[in-house]
Amino acid sequence: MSVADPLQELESLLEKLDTWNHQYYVLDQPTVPDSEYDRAMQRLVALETEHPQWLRADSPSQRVGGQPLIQFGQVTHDVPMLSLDNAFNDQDMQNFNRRLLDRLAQFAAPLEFACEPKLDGIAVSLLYRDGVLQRGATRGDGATGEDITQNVRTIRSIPLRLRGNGYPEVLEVRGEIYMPKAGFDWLNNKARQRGEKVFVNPRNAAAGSLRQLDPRVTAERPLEMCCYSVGLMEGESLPDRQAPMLERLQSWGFRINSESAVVQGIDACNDYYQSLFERRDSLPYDIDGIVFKVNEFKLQEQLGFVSRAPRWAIARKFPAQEEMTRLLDVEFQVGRTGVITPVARLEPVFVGGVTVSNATLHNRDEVDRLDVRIGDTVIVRRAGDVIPQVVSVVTEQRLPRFPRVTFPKHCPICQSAVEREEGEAALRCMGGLICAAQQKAAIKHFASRRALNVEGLGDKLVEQLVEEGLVASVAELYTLSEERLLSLDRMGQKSADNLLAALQDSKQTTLPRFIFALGIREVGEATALSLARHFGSWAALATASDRQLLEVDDVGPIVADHLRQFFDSLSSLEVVKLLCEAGVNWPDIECLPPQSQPLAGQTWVVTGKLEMLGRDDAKAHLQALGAKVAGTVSVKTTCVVAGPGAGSKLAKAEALGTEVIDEQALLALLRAEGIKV
Ligand code: 5U1
Repeated sequence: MSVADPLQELESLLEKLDTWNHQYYVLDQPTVPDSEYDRAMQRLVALETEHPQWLRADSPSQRVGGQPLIQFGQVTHDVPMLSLDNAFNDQDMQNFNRRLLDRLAQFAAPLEFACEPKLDGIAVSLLYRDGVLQRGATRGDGATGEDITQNVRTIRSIPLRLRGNGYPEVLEVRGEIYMPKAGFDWLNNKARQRGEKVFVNPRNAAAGSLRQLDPRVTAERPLEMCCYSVGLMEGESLPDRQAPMLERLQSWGFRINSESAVVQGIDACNDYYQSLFERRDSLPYDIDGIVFKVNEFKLQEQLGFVSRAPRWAIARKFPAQEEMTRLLDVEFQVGRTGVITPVARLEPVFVGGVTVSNATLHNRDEVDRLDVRIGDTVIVRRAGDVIPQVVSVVTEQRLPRFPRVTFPKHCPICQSAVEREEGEAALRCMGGLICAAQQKAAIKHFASRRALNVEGLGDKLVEQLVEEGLVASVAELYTLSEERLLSLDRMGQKSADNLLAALQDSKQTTLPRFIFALGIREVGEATALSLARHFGSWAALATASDRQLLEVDDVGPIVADHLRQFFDSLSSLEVVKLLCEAGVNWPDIECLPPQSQPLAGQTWVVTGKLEMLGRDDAKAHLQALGAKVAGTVSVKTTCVVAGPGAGSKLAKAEALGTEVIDEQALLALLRAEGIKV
């Protein structure tokens, strides 16, 4: 577009960027590629630099953060910011309903409730005058908060100027600033790479980001805001109920929660709670409960408040995902590749819906970061299927006699030396396959469903086979006889026959499965498939030069180095030889150059729960077929695989008209491409 009048061009850019921002950050519906957005923004900045007199405070270029403050100012909330009473079970909800009905004596019918996820973030207030953002403040104690205007201006889902029309002259909007889970992971990964302190959870990360005196730091943090109520208001009226009021806020440019719903009666509130509780882990942000509000404002007014909480609302809390307990001891587990993982033995504690008595401490760096001592009171987090973790230590409760964690100099299983390789966080047992722990882990991996899939060879049996000295390497599995198996405790004739038949069946495999089953460091399923497709045969792979290895899509210098070590190791090659002699075989496969991989050049997104495959496997298979797998849906997305519980990514895909398939369709596609699933 060529525009003769630069002022006209600037206004048109402001309008365009504001609309695109709103579509992207508020509605989750991007309409233009990032490159086009970036070009428009660069042009706007150029025009504003050339004509500083046209620079507006609400220009999208002004979100990068102003000058650092010495301290935050104080803000008095003209309308106090309330807190909520809590409910923890169905009975508390029934009591809440009873209290409401008693006060609203004329009511016989079920009450109408607005149900909203309770975001685990920081409550804030935003004040607009004539549609322009004037001030952002924290809740503080409800009466007085801190002025965080500079920081909230950097958050892209907060409009600097209201959209549309009909908004009140003075409008105070309240809601929660939070950090989505993906943003939290990104921020912590970045901090880890730089050797900086990581945040314990998304809430702390959001709070820490808002508390920055330098708004340029806040501007770098992936924060979002979701609105749920109006405080001060002058000049216009709002709809008469909560749900349409939220829609009105959305029309003025605010983000509202897409999971909100209106239901009739308290039983329906409990159903809503249950359904969101089950989907909690698949939501892209942390929630710690559900807020139920009497929907009609007239009834809210009638019900009024007690002390600092409204009678017309309640927060039903989810079971906590973090709890305090005591660290009883630290033990060390040895994994398949010899990595030694410190594991916290804990006083059992109920957290995230289960009793937890062990939690990972990851590695030495993590133990140092936590500075944890045996006997310490620690905070344990268990969210969804994630392994429980020790996230922090309550140092105030530490006694001087609590000892530090000492790392072993020798492997706790085989007594071999323990080393820390350069650039690695992990300690490693150097015993290799003489270490019983590594033997067990290697055999479990070899026999697992996605490797050689030896049915009936579960973890317990592998441990028994190794401990009884019947098997020490994967090749020895094929030397097992009926007689030796029957010598094992609790092994009956039928189980022994079944296991021998399963071992026989497992010999007929595929090249990718065989490569994966060997457990070469950093060679996961996707890399194994890429290697197999690239080289086509074991012989070609085993004799490949470093340069040839690096030509494979998934292979960088580290993976190439591990492959080289494997092929240079006589004992590894001996295991392969013995496996082949035992009859393990596979057909060679056709080599495919990367550009002719079936999904080459495509970008896929996997979201929601995949019952059969799991999301990680689905991603690995898609990558093996040449697809790029992204974390967010954009105009570049080719296809979205959506399982139950898919939320905003599915909504975004539907809004963009992106192809969406379910798990069954993905399984059919993978099978058609020759992948055994
Ligand atoms: N979704 C939602 N969260 N939340 C928190 N609504 C909501 N309402 C709140 C709070 C503290 O307070 C009301 C009293 C406005």
